[in-house]
Amino acid sequence: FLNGRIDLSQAEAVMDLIRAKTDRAMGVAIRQMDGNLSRLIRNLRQEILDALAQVEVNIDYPEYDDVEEMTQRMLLEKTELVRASVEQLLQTASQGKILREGLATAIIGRPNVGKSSLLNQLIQEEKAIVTDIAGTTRDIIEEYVNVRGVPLRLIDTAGIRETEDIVEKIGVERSRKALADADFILLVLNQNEELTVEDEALFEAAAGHNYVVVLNKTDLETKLDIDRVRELAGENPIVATSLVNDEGLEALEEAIKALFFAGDIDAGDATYVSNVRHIALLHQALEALNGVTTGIQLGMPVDIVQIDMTRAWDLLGEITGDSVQDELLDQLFNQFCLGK
Ligand SMILES: Nc1nc2c(ncn2[C@@H]2O[C@H](COP(=O)(O)OP(=O)(O)OP(=O)(O)O)[C@@H](O)[C@H]2O)c(=O)[nH]1
Ligand SMILES: [Mg+2]
Repeated sequence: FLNGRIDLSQAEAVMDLIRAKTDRAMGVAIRQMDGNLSRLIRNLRQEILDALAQVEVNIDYPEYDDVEEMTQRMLLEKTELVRASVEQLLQTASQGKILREGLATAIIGRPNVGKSSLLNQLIQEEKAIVTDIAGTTRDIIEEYVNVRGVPLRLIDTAGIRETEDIVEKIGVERSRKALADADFILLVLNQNEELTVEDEALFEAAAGHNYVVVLNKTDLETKLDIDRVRELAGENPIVATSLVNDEGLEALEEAIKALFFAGDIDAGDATYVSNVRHIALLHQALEALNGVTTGIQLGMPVDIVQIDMTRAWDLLGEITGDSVQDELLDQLFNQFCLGK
């Protein structure tokens, strides 16, 4: 990067490649390393630069009487063009981010239903403590797992219930937050117990998210009203498991895969934006471009509008590292040295 052989987004892609958790994430990183994103950004910056240059020419050598109007129309057109591309890129962001960081998957449920057992089974490791004491998990436990090509960032949470225990209370708060931030939810129920109001509340909390219902403890007698669960779950898949006996995991993995690869999140040839830094810059650039459009519509002088246009150019340049502060570079490259 320092010798100008690759740009910043390509250097960042090297980091992504090292950290890639699935083949698809690797594909996205490799394409970015090849310079897919760089080329796109460079073209957009060129468009902006052309527009800015044209503005100067029009102002310095007005060929027509209506130069002001001409300039504004040209600026509007260019801005629209660039904005459409930026928006398109941003549309890939949520998927790109998932491919890179994994779906934030919250395992939620009442105490003792088997949430930590589920985490352990999925990662094939005794990572979370499992006991028959309700309220065992008090803090968030995170672990990556690749479920049939779907990258999940599993988040085991404290069982949600009303509690007076101060540590557990904090845990429950964190669970609620994890739930709110989740891309995907595994809602665990103990089918050996009747459905409680807390269980019903979980369905409400999960509404609006993608989720799979896990009916655990099928080795024990069924006391749960399955029809009611079906009603609550609606379109969301329901899978029965006996986690102590290693049963039902295949079906669960299949359900997860079907949910996310139904249309297939194929990395294909598309350019994905997956890096939060890039996503933030694109959002800011979009704002600046919107500023150009509104400025023109409000009849602001061209030199004011130019400021927003130049800002968009700068912001896009930060993605490729063309316009970037040294401190930021230090910070980014330090990430290469952070152990694994
Ligand atoms: N019979 C039976 N017991 C199970 C099953 N899955 C988990 N358990 C038991 O249920 C108890 C609670 O399991 P955990 O995985 O700790 O439950 P949890 O939901 O994480 O509980 P908290 O962390 O307290 O919220 C343990 O004793 C497990 O061995 C199952 O499929 N069948
Ligand atoms: Mg637990």
